[in-house]
Amino acid sequence: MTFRISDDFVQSHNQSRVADLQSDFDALGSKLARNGVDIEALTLRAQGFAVATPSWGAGTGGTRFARFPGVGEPRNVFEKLDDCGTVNQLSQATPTVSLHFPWDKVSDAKELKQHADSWKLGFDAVNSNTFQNQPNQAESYKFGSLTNQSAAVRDLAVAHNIECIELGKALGSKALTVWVGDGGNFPGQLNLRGALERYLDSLKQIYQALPDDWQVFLEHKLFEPAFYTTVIADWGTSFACAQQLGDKAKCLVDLGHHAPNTNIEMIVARLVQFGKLAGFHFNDSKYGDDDLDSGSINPFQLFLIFNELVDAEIREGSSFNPAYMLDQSHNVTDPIESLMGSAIEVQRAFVQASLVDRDQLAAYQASNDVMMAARTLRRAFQTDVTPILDMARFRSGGAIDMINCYRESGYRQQKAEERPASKNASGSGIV
Ligand code: AFD
Ligand code: MN
Ligand code: MN
Repeated sequence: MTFRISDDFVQSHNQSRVADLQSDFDALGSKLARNGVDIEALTLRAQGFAVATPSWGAGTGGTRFARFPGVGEPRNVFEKLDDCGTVNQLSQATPTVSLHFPWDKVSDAKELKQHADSWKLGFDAVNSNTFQNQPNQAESYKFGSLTNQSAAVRDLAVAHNIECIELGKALGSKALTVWVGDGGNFPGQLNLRGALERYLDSLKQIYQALPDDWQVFLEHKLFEPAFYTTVIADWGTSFACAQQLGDKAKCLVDLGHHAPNTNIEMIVARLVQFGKLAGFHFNDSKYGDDDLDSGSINPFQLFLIFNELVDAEIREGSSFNPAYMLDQSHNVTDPIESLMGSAIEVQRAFVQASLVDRDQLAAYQASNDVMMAARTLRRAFQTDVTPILDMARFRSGGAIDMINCYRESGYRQQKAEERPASKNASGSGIV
């Protein structure tokens, strides 16, 4: 038996904190009530919020220069699920996991599914990986995968994506996320149009293999590892490809995949308007694809994105259901702590955006009262909704003080003993 934090431990940890939480919650409740906001309804809404954890985020990531493994890191997908299950146990906000193949490939999908069930975890979109060669691979992705000049390489990359769909089907996933690092490092290396034609050709074959109730998420990224031109570099290219492919193809927005200062909330609004928003890889960044914890650098941007999402929910109704996933990588923090923290910061933005007085905002917009419109958004953003988040977690059975609960449980120390470093550890952290 491997160590799990007991629910009793979580509840006893909560005991000494619940009275303070209740008084903070009551104080916020009366403040919100003055503005006609029902804190109970908002807390229920927070309890319904969910974001998927990335299996690869359970390990310590590398930098471009080195990787410094942490103690007790998961060595295979079962151990990654244990860590993701722990994140959900304490945060009560991450009931699904997004897998990455072939890193997470197993021969017995049933066994993996049972393991996930034991944690009450489901599976979100599965990710393919054609940005690195697998051991003994017949062809090389050095010069691209789905867009390679060689048909044999493209066939291999297409076959891998179709295999990911098969693996995902056995686990109950409903979407495939495709990110390719394909592109060129020097002018002249690639015929820019030719590369995109080959991409579309390959994607059409993958699209054909999608079951009726599946979707394919196209993930764009400005640069890296291709530094001069990336084939799917921006949301415009992603959108055009999704249009060409059909209804089951949509665009995935990773917050770190844009040029600095890009107005991501506007991209979100555009994709929503044209029915092509697949969902998100949430993270934060200062310069590039930094994969820092959500909300750690620019929480206002995260709030503004959720402001668009709440607006979309009101306009589109229950058919609006984008996939929320974290995509982050940790070099200097404990991955479990970072994942819990990110999940709650995304949930915070969701709750804050739910606080925006939309009638008032629309009226200020209609009368061109710019100052008051801006203040309407800022008032919601500046409301400290921590008691709502803590109460939502507490009522769902999670930990009021997640990080201290996790630390005091001794989970990582237990894992350090259970999981001596293995040379055969399945990959992660190259993201
Ligand atoms: C890559 C990309 C992208 C992708 C992730 C997992 O930057 O964020 O989602 O790895 O495939 O590094
Ligand atoms: Mn991503
Ligand atoms: Mn990335």
